[in-house]
Amino acid sequence: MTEEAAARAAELRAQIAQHDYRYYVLDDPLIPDAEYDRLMLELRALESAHPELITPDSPTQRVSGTPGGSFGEIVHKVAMLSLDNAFSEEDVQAFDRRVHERLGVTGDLDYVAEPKLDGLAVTVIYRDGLLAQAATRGDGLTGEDVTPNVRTIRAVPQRLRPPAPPLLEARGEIFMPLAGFERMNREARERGEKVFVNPRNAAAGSLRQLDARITASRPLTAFFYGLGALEGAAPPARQSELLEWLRRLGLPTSRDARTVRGVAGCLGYYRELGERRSSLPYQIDGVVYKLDDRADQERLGFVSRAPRWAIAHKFAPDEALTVVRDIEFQVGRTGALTPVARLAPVFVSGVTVSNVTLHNIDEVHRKDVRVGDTVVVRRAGDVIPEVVSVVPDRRREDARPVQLPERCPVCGSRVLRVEGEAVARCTGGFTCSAQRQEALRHFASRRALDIEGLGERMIEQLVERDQVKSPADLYALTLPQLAQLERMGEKSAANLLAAIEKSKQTTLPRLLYGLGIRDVGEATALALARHFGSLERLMSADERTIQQVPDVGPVVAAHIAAFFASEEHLRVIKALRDKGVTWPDLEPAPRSTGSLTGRTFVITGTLSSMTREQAQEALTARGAKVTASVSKKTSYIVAGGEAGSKLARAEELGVPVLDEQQFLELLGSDGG
Ligand code: JCF
Repeated sequence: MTEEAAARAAELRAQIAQHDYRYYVLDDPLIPDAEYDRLMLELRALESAHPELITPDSPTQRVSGTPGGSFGEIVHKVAMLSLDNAFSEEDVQAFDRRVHERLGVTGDLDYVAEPKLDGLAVTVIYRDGLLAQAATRGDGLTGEDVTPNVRTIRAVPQRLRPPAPPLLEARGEIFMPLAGFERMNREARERGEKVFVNPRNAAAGSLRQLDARITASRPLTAFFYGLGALEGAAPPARQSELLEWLRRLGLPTSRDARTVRGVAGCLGYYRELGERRSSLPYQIDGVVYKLDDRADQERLGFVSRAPRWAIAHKFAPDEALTVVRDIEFQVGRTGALTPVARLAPVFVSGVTVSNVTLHNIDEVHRKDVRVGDTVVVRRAGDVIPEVVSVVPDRRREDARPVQLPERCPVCGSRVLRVEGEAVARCTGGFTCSAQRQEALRHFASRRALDIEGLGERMIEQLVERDQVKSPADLYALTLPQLAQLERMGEKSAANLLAAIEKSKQTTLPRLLYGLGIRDVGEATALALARHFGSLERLMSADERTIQQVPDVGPVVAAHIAAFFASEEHLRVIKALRDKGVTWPDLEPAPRSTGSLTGRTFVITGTLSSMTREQAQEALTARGAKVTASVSKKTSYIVAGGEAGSKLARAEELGVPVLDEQQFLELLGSDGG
């Protein structure tokens, strides 16, 4: 048994290493991520059943548990060089001239050109093919021991592909691809945490963590480009061959590295990469040219910390200073207010930037951006331009902190911000032109006023032509108007008109739901309708009274009160009535003696017409109790799609099962 397990573990490790190689080195994965995850899971399970099978190079051992107290030091066997910079074509020409003079040669020389990644330089030592140590550059002579951290990076193989020399030190760059960087920052922003200013800082901050588990959770990757110490193998004669060799050993190198001829080749590469810069999946700050012939490299040697045989040709900086002319709030389709800085136009990494989102009011306050401030603006690669920071000593004395407006800049409705949420929203709904289309789509939807044939496209056209501003305007539409819409024949126009006419006979819960009051879903609409019985009674209730409705908390009550406090909304409701839309009053339900009082429900699986919370609200609004687990006392179990063990348990106990249709009928049968 153990022998079998050992064989399987070895096989899994080999497969995983092969997939890492396909993914990181060849950039040509063979299997989907889910299948890779499955292999890892199987290996983990095997190893936890047979701990004696764990090997140090197992992919499960990338993350070691306990954080150390500080980073140790590693003395580099071969100095880790940095690069001199060239900022212009002339600088590159001068570099090439110096190389020619020192070597005493004429004619074009071959160079290897590659992107210069904006990350953190590391050296990784393999002994007998096994990852043994990893270190940062430090001062070039001594670096920090980041072995546990580098081990967590999947692009860095735990074991080299044979034949590997007894000792090989590979040099490269650890970096964070832009997609991962943006995702990480988005998540940090949502949690209200600090964000990294750029991928470089994010990579450095992620790698230099005393707890390698944090490093493991960060989307880091690596490219290798150089050689440190080497024993037991002849070093390749050319830089281009070195890159090939590293790849064969399983170390990822840049796919964009090219051998080019002479200065002209270098500059051609520079221009080509410059054009592609903003579409690369990672941030680069220039290109590196290296003399291809390694014997020539050796002849040239280095000065202070930089080789004479290589140079970094930098791109124009991707940061610039400008002035914030204004800070405005834009209103999105869901009413979300987004602060936007209007800037004096500034040229950054190839484009003119004059508007930059500040995401939300917390972000504005965190960066403390004010109108009139001088700010650092950055545009890195494909990253959307951003305000990095304010230049504090250029602030005018009278600059005031930005405040969230109390009224929507588009429609003047109240702006509401829920405690603990980053987003502030306009409460205007369809009275706000920014939200109109979305609000009308909701009004017409099946579970609201149910206007068949009034789809997204139709609404878009009606709103664009300014024929419909509020739901009430729908009831003034004429046959010729409808027939003029795109994709609309005489016949379907007539059908749509009939559907609009038919929707006039509606119910209070449908109307309440259709008004699109924030957080008022179907179930809440139903509870409100049953509690108040008429729209008038709800409209004249204050927040405290509204909170007495089962499952309506202070937040929802505030949204409802804000909605009916709007003059615009009152006008629309009156207009709906005037156009003949009717909804009969309901018998107000005496509290807690609903039609389902005394019954206990369990909800399981997914319902297609409402969320579980809504289903729960609908039940409690009728006096029922909703519990999490099935027992003999359960009156009914409501089983949605993919219901699992709870359904099985209910069947075992003989508890009656309601499918979604039956559940809706039960809810509907008492006047809802
Ligand atoms: O991508 C880089 N940041 C990068 C750095 C690429 C290289 O080829 C380098 C480097 C630093 C030193 N080569 C050397 C020698």
